[in-house]
Amino acid sequence: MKFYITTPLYYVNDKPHIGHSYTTVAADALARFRRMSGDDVFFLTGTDEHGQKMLEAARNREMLPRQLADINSEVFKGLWKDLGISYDRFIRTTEPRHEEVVRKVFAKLLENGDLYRGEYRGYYCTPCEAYVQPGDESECVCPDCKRKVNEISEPSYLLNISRYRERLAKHISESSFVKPDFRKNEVLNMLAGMPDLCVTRKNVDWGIPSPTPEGYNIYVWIDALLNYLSGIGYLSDNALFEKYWPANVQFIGKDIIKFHDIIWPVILLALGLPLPGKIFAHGWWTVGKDKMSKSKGNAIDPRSLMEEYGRDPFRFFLLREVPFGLDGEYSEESFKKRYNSDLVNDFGNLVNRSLNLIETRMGGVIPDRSPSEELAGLTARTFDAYSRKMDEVAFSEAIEEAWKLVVHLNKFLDSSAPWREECLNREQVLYDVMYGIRNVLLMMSPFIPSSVLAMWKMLAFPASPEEEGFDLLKKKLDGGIRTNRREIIFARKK
Ligand code: ME8
Repeated sequence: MKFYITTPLYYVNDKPHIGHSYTTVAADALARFRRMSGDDVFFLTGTDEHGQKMLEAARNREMLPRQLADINSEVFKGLWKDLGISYDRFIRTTEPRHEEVVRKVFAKLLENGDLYRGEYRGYYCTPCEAYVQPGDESECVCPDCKRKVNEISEPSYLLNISRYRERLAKHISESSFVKPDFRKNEVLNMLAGMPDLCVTRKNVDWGIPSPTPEGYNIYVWIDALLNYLSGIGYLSDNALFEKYWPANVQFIGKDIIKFHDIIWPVILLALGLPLPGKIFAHGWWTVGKDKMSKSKGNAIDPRSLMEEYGRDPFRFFLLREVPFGLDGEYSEESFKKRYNSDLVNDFGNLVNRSLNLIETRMGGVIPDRSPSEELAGLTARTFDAYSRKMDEVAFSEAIEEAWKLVVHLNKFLDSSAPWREECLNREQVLYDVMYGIRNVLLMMSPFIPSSVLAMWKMLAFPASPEEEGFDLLKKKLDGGIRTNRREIIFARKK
């Protein structure tokens, strides 16, 4: 099966923080899981480079917006490389081929009467790049981010949301388009009160010109959303587009639900395209009670954590610590605790002591047996539960399922004590443990791919978890292999 997955396109007015890494790591874990399940995956990410916020950020740095975009899109790319993100395409909204699609779509919507000429009088929140109506006019702050809004009054083109309101409401009610489920009512209420949307900016000089005579630029959100189409060849590479559209899952943070659950499907309905399977909105990382964000000055740099702990512990923490969909409070203590208890004590220790036993008791060769019925059964049940959780995008629960096997194997080692002379079935015990470890490694590979690969090589299992995929779970481990030098993959942190 094909599987098309996307992240939001991040603004390049500043550098990435933990929040941006979160969405991208989540999408990467799911993409890797689907590939190991045998799917043909297309994973799209990239950067959102136009708009007023970018223009102002560039001005503040005495740069041209394009220069700032060039610099920061490279920063995002570099971080994704260091985090092991396996995207298939990184799209920048300043690419001419994207710009062309945006202009063509705008023209088509205009032609079909989905856009009409009008005027906007109201407020605009530049940090959110959003038209907003502050509740309390005397305050003049954005109802979402609580920052100061600007009053604007300008002629504009508007997207006729009213035209699709009922169809979309029906679809949202009857499908799993809005995820998690607990967001459905909130989105339906939002849709019911959503006015038609301005899709041009008159005085923002950094954007894609609209194909109309007035010289407006296209509103940055319309430009950005269309990346999900242009990134897989809409209006340019039909075969690619037909193969992957519609997206199976689109990951977003809960801050951009309105754009993805309402405006985006309205555009798609207007274009006559099928809607994505799921838009999954995850929660926020907070510091104390505040959303982590650059402009609040409370952002944690992923680099510092990666330098201290390594890339995989960072990936693991993000997806294990907080149920996907809910908010989570970040603290270095919780990071360290999670690292020491799960990765060092449970998982790393299991691999380390088992390999040590193979070295000292088996002359470094994994015995060749067949897995005990009990363990083979437990593996099959664990994988079943794990994949169900992965299908539900419940990452932390999927890891918990795999962990049941880790915990079982540690207990099994303790109770059968193959280091004792009296242990009569040492070969079977150690074979079983190795078989169990192989299966845990397969399930953990989407989350911590490089550590798993290092362990896989150390144990001299053939090929790699990603080459083998989950089909390997159905097969026995062929023993008789000589293991490699033991190394500590997760060292305890004080
Ligand atoms: O909104 N916790 O870009 P953006 C969790 N360009 N996730 C967070 C987060 C936090 N504290 N902070 C940011 C935009 N994120 C638009 C998107 S898409 C066509 C255009 C993540 O740079 C989360 O995924 O502000 C959120 O939705 C995204 O970064 C916003 O990134």
